[in-house]
Amino acid sequence: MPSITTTPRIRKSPFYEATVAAGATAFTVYNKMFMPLSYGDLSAEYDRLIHRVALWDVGGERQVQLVGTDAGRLAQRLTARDLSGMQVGQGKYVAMCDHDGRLLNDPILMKLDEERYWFSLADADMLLWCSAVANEGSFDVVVSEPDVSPLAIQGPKAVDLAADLFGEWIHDLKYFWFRETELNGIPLALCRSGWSKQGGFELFLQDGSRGNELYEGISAAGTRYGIGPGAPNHVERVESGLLSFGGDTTPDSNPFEAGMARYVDLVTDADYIGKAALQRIATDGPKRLFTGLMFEGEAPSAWPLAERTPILVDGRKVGTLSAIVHSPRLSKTIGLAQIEAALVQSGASVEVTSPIGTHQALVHPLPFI
Ligand code: THG
Repeated sequence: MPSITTTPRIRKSPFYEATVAAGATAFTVYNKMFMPLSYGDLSAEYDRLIHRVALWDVGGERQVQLVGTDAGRLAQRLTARDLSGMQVGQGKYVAMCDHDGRLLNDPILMKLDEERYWFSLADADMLLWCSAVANEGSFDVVVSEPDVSPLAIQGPKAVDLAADLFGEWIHDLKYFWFRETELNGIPLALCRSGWSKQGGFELFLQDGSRGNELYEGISAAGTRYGIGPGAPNHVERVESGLLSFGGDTTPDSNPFEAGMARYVDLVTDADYIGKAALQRIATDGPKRLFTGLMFEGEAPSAWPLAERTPILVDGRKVGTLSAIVHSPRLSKTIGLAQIEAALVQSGASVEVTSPIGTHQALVHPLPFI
C-alpha cells in the first residue's frame, strides 16, 4: 500500500508526538487532522478496551464553538432535536441536517454555559455550514473552531483511573455530561463519553501546547490499570452498532436511514433546518435502514472494506455493506449495512460477494452486544 505524505494541509493533533512515541503504526485523516488507528497489534488493543483501559488520541473530533446571546437559538436551528430542556454541563447526541433532511453530521452537542456551545464533530466541514447559517440568519453569535482536542480513556477501568485523577465526583457524571476542570494546571472539560460501549471519558484539552504532557501524564497514572495506547476500535464499534458518519452513511442518507430516528424530534415547537423534510420522510417511511448482518455457517474471514460492497437478494441489489469484522466475543463474522426497509423489518437473508466467494448473511438488529 502507498503511504500518505505529511503536508501542512493535514494537521497534527496536540497528542501527535506522544502517539508516535507510543508506537502508532497507522493513521487516518479526520477533520483534516492525523488520527492514529493502530499501534501494530489490533487484538491487544481490542483486549485492552474490553478488559482494561485504552488511551485514544481523538483530537480530530474538532469542535465548532458558538458564543453569543443567540448561541442557544443557533444551536437549535442547526439541530434536529428539541434542546429546550438542555442544561449547562449537559451533552446530547444530535443530528445536523440540511434543508432536504440529509444528514450532515452526528456530533455530540455540549452546553458550556447559556451563551456558549460546542458541536463535537464527526468528519465533515461544519464550520462553513454553521458560520453561513449564523450570518445569513443574523444570529448574534461568533462561530469558531477553538483550541479544544479530545483525548479518550475507554474501557472498564477508565472510571477508576478518572477517579484517581479528578476525584470521586466523577462517579456522579451522567452519560454525555461534563465538567470543566484541570489536571496539573492543564485546562480541560471532562465528559463521560467516547466512541465505544465499554464506558469511559473524554478529556477535552483546552490548551493544545500541553497535549503531549497530558498524554504522558494519563499514561503514567494508568499503568496500575494496564492502560495502553489504542484508537476508536473498528471491531468493538461494529459489535456495538456505533455509527461512523461518512463510512456507514452516504451524502444522501437521512437520520432515519442512519439509525438516528430516536434522536429526531418531529413533534416540537423547535424550528430547525430540515424539519419539514424530515416530517415528510417520516410520513412516507424511510426507504433504507441501518442494520447489522450476521454471516452464516463457516464464517468468511473479514476482509478490509476499502469501499461499500453491494448486498443482493436473488441477484437484485438491496443495499450496501459498510463494515465487516470478526467478533471475538460472538465468534461470528458480523457487519453493518444500509438495506431496504422491508427486508430489514422481515429479518431477510441476503448475499454478499467477497474476493474469496459469495456469503449468506441474516439481517440482525443492532447492537450485536
Ligand atoms: N466523541 C466526541 N466527538 C465525536 C465522537 C465521540 N464526534 C464524532 C463521533 N464520535 C460522533 N458520533 C457518535 C456516535 C455515537 C455515539 C457518540 C458519538 C454514542 N452513541 C451511543 C449509542 O448509540 O448507543 C449512545 C447515544 C445516546 O445514548 O444518546 O456514544 O465519540 N467528542
